[in-house]
Amino acid sequence: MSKIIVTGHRNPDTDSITSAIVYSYFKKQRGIDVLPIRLGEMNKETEHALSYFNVDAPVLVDDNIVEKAEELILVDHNERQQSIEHIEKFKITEVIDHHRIANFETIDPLYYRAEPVGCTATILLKLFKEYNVEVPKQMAGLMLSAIISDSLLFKSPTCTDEDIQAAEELSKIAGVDANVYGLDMLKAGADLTDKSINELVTMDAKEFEVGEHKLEIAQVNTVDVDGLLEQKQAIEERLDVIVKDKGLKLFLFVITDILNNDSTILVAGGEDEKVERAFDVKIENHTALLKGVVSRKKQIAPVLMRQFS
Ligand SMILES: [Mn+2]
Repeated sequence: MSKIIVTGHRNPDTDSITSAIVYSYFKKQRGIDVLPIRLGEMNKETEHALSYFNVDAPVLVDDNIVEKAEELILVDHNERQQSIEHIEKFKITEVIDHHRIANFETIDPLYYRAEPVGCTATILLKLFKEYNVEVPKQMAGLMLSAIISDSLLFKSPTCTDEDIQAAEELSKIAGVDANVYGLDMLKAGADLTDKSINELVTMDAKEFEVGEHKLEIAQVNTVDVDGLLEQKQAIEERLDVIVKDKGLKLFLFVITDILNNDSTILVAGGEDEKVERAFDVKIENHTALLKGVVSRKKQIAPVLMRQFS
């Protein structure tokens, strides 16, 4: 088995899963054998993308993999609390990411590629070009899927011109219409009907450290916000338990309407006032509508962290 593993973040999204696969493919073309892994279950959006382009999922991390691996490549994240358990055991040789840099340090020098674009896949496409590696149809399809996912079909404020340009190129190679394929893929991911309450609030949750405080922000995409809010009470009860168990200062559950590009938030942890100030909204019954807000990375996490720091 390969001694080098490449992984995206916990509670993996489409960019984390596909970037692990695509970067492994890229490394293989460059003569280096690496094993793509994932740190958790895949969501339906990602499953849709992998089955559409007929690509196998990365293997789920297990003790055997962790024991045998020596080197680690991180894609789509760098913060240690979002990464593999016992990250200190590995020699991190590379990071390809498009997030803020926090809680990250290494003993040895490494290749670190960070760009403030909307998606890791946009950086990966550049690497293919820089090293003259041809992009096959399947890999193009995966990278396109990641860009559509991270940018919510190019509507998120995180989406840059470079992401749009990359998606145009990739959709030609992949042989799909980005808008048609993209909406189908987002809808597949927005189907939450078979999710338990606990799955809903953990499937795309990320933890952030601000000073001594821990904040958690979970996000789900849907086309039916009201349907989801029918379970509001049960969701809030679950959030309260998580807040207590993990000693969180705040848990923000973000329900993003992918058709209207708004988000409804549920606030747990008793810091409603700070959240009101952060977003300049009135919170009633622990909930508020954030108009035009769809990006955790750009519109939610930084404003909250400023408020709690
Ligand atoms: Mn990403």
